[in-house]
Amino acid sequence: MDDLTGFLSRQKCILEAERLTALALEHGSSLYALWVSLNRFREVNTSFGHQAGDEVLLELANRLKAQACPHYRIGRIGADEFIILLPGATQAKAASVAKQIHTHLRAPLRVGQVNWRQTCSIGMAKLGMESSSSLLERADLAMQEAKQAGGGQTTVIAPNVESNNTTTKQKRQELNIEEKLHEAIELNGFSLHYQPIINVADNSIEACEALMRCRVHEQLLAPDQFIPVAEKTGLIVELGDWTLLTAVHMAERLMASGRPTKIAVNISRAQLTAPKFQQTLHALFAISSVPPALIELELTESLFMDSSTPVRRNLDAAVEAGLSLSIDDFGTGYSCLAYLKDIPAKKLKMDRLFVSNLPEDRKSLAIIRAITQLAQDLGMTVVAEGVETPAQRDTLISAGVNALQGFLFTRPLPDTLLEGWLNRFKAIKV
Ligand code: G
Ligand code: G
Ligand code: MN
Repeated sequence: MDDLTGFLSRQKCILEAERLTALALEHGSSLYALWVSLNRFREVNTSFGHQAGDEVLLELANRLKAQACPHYRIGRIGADEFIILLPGATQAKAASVAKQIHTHLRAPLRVGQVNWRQTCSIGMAKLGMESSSSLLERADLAMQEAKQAGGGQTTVIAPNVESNNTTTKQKRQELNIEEKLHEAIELNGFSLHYQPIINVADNSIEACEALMRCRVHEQLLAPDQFIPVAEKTGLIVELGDWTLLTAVHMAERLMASGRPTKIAVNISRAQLTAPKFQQTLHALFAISSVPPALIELELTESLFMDSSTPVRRNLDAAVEAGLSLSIDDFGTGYSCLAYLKDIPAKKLKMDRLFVSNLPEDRKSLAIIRAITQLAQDLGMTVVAEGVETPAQRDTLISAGVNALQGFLFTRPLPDTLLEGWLNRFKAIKV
């Protein structure tokens, strides 16, 4: 919408802030910025339509303008975000303008047949000599803090707080990783490594867990860095499809070489809530000779506890299609156990947190024993993750755990080394 007349454009806002900053520094005068962000404005658009949204926005913008003295500069920095620059204002004055804005925006508005009351979050920043980040950056940061604190309020940022605080730093880092993920997608920078899981009853290979690796321009990104960003940005759905396909190819290869082995694939929430999840699974096995029983999906506890229909329906559909499910990182999520009663998982992977201090840590051992007993009574098998020493292995075996995974056996292996390792393992087994 461009007809919000009398407002500076985003670009002009930035230039104007720079100009006023230079002036204030030159004259030793004060300069405040208010960053006003409308709360839940998207809902106005989605519930009432964009035309109504535009009308509401115009009305709110006019109310905003009415709160500003003639020598203040007011601009629209985003679709539903505004900037007010207050040269020469005292802190009390800037705070009172912010208060007025809250009050006036909140007055009822008629949208179609309903009354709407618009709340907003305001970030307030004062120009400070000691600050190297720009006034607008700091006002934005303060606004985000106001939003996080629940909205409908003003957060004032101290002059010496830099916008390179953790929130901003983290955001920048995430953007950087997001960019690298896009590059890696273009450059085929992803690969899967495989970590075997060993069944203790007969020393056979229970499964191999597929773990994603990402390399961009010779730089290796750690999964705990890029997976969360892929999840946040939704890229995980595309990457997850690729992982499933690649895992199926690996299972095909192992079958062809005469040692059918189950491949376990980690699945994120976004994949399970994507409408096309069932279609993806269907397509996967339609083109492959791999029986679905050779693919296992690893999901964290919170997904099993999610009773919302798409998640539950997709889990049931996966089981229906013949795949098996396991609970990943068990014990680190929620301590609620009720959900275990009726979930379609047949395997529980105990988080390495409980394993790392064995054998000395008697409390961890008590938890491991209890979990193992509980899972087995519920008809599940138990895998212990993160087994690094022979003493841990022996303790876990005597605690009744069914299978083991960890650096003691091997680190996750590139696909080129997996078959060789499996063959050697078979040889040792005798
Ligand atoms: O491999 P480690 O290599 O560092 O993996 C770290 C985390 O990343 C683990 O919690 C694992 O579940 C997750 N992870 C690894 N590969 C995948 C993947 O293909 N998909 C999803 N969703 N998570 C993965
Ligand atoms: O969350 P998930 O279980 O999917 O994560 C598997 C992660 O555990 C991978 O990052 C893998 O590299 C790591 N891992 C596997 N075995 C060990 C181990 O013995 N010790 C440690 N510290 N990490 C391990
Ligand atoms: Mn896992």
